[in-house]
Amino acid sequence: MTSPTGSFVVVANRLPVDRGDDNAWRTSPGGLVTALEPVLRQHEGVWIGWPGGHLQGYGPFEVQGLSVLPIHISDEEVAYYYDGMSNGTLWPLYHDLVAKPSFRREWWDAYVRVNRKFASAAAESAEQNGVAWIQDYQLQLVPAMLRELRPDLRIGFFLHIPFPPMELFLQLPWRDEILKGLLGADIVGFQRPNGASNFARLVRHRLGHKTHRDRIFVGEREVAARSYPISIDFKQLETLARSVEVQTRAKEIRAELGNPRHVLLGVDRLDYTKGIRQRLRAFGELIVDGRVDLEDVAFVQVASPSRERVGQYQEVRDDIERWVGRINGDLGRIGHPPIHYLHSSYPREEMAALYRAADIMVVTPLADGMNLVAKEFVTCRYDNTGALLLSEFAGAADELKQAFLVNPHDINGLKDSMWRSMQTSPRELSRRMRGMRKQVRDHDIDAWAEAFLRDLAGAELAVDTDARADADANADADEL
Ligand code: GDG
Repeated sequence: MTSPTGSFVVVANRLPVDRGDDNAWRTSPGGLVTALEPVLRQHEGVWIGWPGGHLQGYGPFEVQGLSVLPIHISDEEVAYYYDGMSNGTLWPLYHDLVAKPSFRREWWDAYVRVNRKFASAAAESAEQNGVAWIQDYQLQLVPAMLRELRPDLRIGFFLHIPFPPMELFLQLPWRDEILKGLLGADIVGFQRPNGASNFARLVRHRLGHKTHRDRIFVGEREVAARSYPISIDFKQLETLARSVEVQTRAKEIRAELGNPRHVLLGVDRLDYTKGIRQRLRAFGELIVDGRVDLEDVAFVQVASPSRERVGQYQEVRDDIERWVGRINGDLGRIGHPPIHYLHSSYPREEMAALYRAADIMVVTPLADGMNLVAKEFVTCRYDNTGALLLSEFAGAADELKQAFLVNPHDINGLKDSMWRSMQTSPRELSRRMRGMRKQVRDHDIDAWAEAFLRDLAGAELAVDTDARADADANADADEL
């Protein structure tokens, strides 16, 4: 197949497909893919991305009506651009330094090189006056590189993870290059409003651009920095959750756990940002303190394997598995461990059954752009049952206000909230769940994509002179 072209091009680190043992292509798990696949199908676009190390050598292809253009990255580039700069530098830096970032010049050089590959491929794939939508922290230089090659395009960028406050971002040796890279877009989208304001403050301070509310004036161009909280395909997931197969499997899961009064559930990529240790510790202590009876509870923790070549991820796995072993060893009985720990990936049907089987969903990240798991749980609770414990530091906390909001660093607070969620009446839980379900139903993935793409289509490229005058007037008042 020759290189595909389209008027809508998505550029993301990973392709939305993977090849199973049976050699059939299928959609791969992960927040970004879950989010964008339906949007792309609807727009008949081209998806440009890295197929993953084990799938090198494929040319462009189509899978179920999806045009896919694989970008090839050498083993050294994977180690430097992906494991290194993306996941050893930017990921911890952007997540409030939950782990220590490393700053390595050879990682940065590879990041620049690989971003250029993606930008060139996008420049060749996009039709005249088309739209390119670039995704996430691995590709922050692509907007400016692409603009230089193809000034005719509308370019959008969306950051799926938090954008840090100035004090943290300034540590980055390549801070100005990243800011300039992002400013190549017409719209820079963030999960939360504070991401957008952190960015605007930085471009004022570091690059001296004038800003006015969500608008940034870059020479003759205008760039918007706004929040677009991402969501999920509510209808599709709810339909799956209602299916007979999922309901039967949910009952089976509860029975396999011994039909305890309270099933608690955690679902995460195994990542140090997700606060898995904190939640398991709080749960264990509730049993030790005698506030909760082992017979009454079971905690299921799905930790899907992630970034296993990165040292900090090997450490977090060891740490969590030590905690699971300690808690189960100290508190468990034969056939009745308090924690059921699953280090695997499961099909969507099994995830939906788990969401249906649980009474209390425990989502306790220390920092998280959005957290789709919280929205998925709510979506599956079509009978308005169940409780959601949600970290204040997840983007989802802005929207799911009826959750039991927690500070994951506060173990006593976590214990109290877990306990309280077990004591809350079904009526009160139902009231809370109704509110949260309405929020996700009314703000689903289509609404997210439509809002971003509508703004991008209407993005004014010429400078609005009134706004610039206001920005000039405000500039003196801007503190650093
Ligand atoms: C990033 C940001 C933001 C997990 N295990 C399995 C599985 N999953 C699915 C979940 C969910 C997705 O992966 C995880 O999404 P999250 O949003 O929770 O977290 P990240 O992966 O860190 O995603 C995040 C997101 O991007 C989107 O913008 O919300 O803040 O960090 O959909 O269900 N799916 C299957 N099997 C598993 O074992 N099928």
